[in-house]
Amino acid sequence: HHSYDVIVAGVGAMGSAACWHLAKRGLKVLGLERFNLGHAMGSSHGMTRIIRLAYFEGSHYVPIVRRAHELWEQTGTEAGMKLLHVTGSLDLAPEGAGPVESSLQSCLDHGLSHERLDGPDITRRFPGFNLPAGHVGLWQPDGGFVASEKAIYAHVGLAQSRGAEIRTNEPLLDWTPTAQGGVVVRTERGTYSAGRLVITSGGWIADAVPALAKRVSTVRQAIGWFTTRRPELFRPDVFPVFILSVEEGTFYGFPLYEHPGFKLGGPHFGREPMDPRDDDRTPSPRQVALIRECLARYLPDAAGEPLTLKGCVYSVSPDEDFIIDSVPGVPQAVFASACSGHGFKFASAIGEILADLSTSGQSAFDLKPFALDRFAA
Ligand code: PYC
Repeated sequence: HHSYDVIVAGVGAMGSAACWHLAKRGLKVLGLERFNLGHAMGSSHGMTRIIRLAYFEGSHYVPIVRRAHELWEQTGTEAGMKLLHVTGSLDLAPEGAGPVESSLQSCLDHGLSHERLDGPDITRRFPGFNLPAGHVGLWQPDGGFVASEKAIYAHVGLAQSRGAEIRTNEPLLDWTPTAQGGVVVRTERGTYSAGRLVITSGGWIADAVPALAKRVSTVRQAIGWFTTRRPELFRPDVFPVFILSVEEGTFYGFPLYEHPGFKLGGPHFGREPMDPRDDDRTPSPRQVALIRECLARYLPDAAGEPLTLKGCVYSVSPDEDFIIDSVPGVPQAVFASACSGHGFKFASAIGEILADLSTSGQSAFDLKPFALDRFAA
């Protein structure tokens, strides 16, 4: 059977970036994807993803997201596609509540430019919002969004231009380590061998990495695009990406981009279990109702009829930090998973990290917070 330096299992956001960074280094790469490229069954579709440098989930993410920001720009230029759109980012929450304060702390820790906004500041600068009294904001000017399917196409196109083979509609059946320190991978269409394996199969990762089965849960999320009454308020030159914490939950939105509707998703911490092997991606009616309620109350000029509704999958770890590691006992197989609904923005950098781990066993970043053994009793 055919043999490669590295096989990448799962060619979504993370896997496509890994294919590119590996192929760029002159390695012979095979990327295997279960569905079509840019499919809507996993966690990498929906046109846009937020990128925030101010990071309420923890300051330790900032060095990696800075590198990701740089790579989105660079990779877009190399591919001749605009992947990164800088609009500024806003965290919005009741004063004194967690996310604004912890995003602010991450800015202070890493010298990121930022502004703390009070309610009247927010309304003056972004009249699309109608926030409850007492809500405050943290503005970070470098945030924005990444064009999500385009990011996959860009990474794959670049990887192919350096000789990578990408095979789609080819689900992995299993893989085994070999006595020589490599791997053999079986799919529904063939058997392949390689020196290294990179596993980036998102909601399906526990099938390939059984050690994750007890750690990673998969949940359904809803996103929608809604008719806007005043599109001029929501154009990307005047309106930012945002994360909004309100009594209904935590929601996230984007300026208008390509689609005529206003995109809102959430509730980010809502946890409706789903099995990705069940093909139904209908968004949950409860989540759609919450999204519409959020629009009606807090973004009334964007609260029209739904134009497009979609579901997607989050793979969630117990502490909502990523898991990036090698497979226990198999150093030639590395994986990145359980990005817990906040990973896409990092994909450009995680692709590079996975390439580093699978070629040198090391990364320039501190990956201890993402080690699998942090969950050991
Ligand atoms: O990480 O910014 C984020 C995000 C927004 C919605 C889901 N995750």
